[in-house]
Amino acid sequence: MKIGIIGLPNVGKSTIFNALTKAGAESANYPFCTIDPNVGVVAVPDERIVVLGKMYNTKKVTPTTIEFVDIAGLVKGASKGEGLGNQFLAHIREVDAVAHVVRCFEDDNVVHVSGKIDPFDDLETINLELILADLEMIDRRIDKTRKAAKADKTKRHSLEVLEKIKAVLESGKRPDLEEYSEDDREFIKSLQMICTKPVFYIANVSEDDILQDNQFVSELKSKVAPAEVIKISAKIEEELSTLDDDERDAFLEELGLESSGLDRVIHVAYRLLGLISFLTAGPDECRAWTVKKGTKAPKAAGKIHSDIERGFIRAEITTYDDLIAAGSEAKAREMGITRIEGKDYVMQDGDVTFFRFNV
Ligand SMILES: Nc1nc2c(ncn2[C@@H]2O[C@H](COP(=O)(O)OP(=O)(O)OP(=O)(O)O)[C@@H](O)[C@H]2O)c(=O)[nH]1
Ligand SMILES: [Mg+2]
Repeated sequence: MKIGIIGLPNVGKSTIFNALTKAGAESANYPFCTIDPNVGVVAVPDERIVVLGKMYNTKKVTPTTIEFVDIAGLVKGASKGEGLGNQFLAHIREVDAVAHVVRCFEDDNVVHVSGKIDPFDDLETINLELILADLEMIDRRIDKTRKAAKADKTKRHSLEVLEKIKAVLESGKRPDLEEYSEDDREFIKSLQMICTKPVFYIANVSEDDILQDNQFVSELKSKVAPAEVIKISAKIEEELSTLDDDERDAFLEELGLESSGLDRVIHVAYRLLGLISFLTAGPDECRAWTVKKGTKAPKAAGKIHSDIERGFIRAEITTYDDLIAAGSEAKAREMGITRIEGKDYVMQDGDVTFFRFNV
C-alpha cells in the first residue's frame, strides 16, 4: 500500500512524513524545501503478530508495511509553471490513496504562501491544481486515442469515456466512478488520475489544539465531510518518533491521546481502501499480510508466493482470538476450531492461516 502526501508548501508535509517514517527527509521553514520526492516505508503496528511470535517461539516477527511518498508543495498556478510546477505529481500517480495535509496551526514565524491561514481556501487551491494536472494528462490521452481510433474501432469507446471525463474536469469536479460501468471503471483506474484516488485529510494543528478541534479544524471537517479528517500535531509526532514504545505510551497518556498520529493514519487508510490483514504463524516467522476485503484464499496465498496460489489445495484457518483462547495451535486443532477452507473462501481480518499447496 502506497500513500502520497500532498498540500501547499510549508504546511508540514515533510515534518509529518519524517515523524511517520523516521526517514529523515529535509524539512525547513521555507516554501519548496522539498524538491525531489521522499519515499519511506513504515511497519503497520500489529500487536497480534507479537503475541503469536511468543506463542510459536518464533525466530522472526514481520509486520506488513505502508509506503509514504512526500512530494513538493503545490501552489496556485502550478499547472502553468508557478512554484515548482506540477511535473512532480507524476510521483503520486501510482499511490493507492492521497493524504492531503492542511495547515490548521497559527505561527507567525512559519511562512504561509498565501499570507493567511485558511484551510478550506488552501484545499480548494490544491484541488483545482490536481484537476488541472489530470486535465493535461487526459488531453494527451485524447490526442493519442483519437489517432489510434482511426485505425482501431475498439478505441472509440475509450475516446468517449475520455471526453466525458474531460468535460467533468473542465467543470471543476472530480469524476464519480460510480457513474461508469465496471469495464469503464477499470479503464479509468488504469489512467492513474489523481482526482479519482481515495483521499483523506490531515489537519496539522499546534500542540495546544490536539484534543479540542480549533475553528480551522471544525470548518475543514464540515466542508469535506464525509471524507475523513485526521488531526495531527506534526510537532507532537516529531517528538513521539524519537521515543521507545514505553516512553511513547507514557507521553500519549500524559497528552490525553489514545493513539499516535501514525496509528490513526494507518487506521483510516485501511478503512478507506477496504484492507484487512491476515496472519501466518510458525517457528520461523510470524507475519501480517495486507489484502483487500473480499480477497479469496488462493489470491491471498499469492501474496506470499505465486507457487502457493498456483498449487493451492486448501487453507487451514484459525481465527486469531480463538487461537489465543485455545493457547496453542495443537490445542486449537484438537478442539476442532481450526477450519479447512477451499478456494472460494473469502479471507477475514485476523485469520491465522496455513496454506496447503502442491506444485
Ligand atoms: N508551529 C508549528 N510549526 C510547524 C508545524 N508543522 C511544521 N512546522 C514547521 O513548518 C515548517 C515547514 O515544515 P515542512 O515539513 O518542511 O513543510 P512542507 O509542507 O514539507 O514544505 P515544502 O517541502 O516546502 O512543501 C518547518 O519549519 C516546520 O518545523 C506545526 O504543527 N506547528
Ligand atoms: Mg517538504
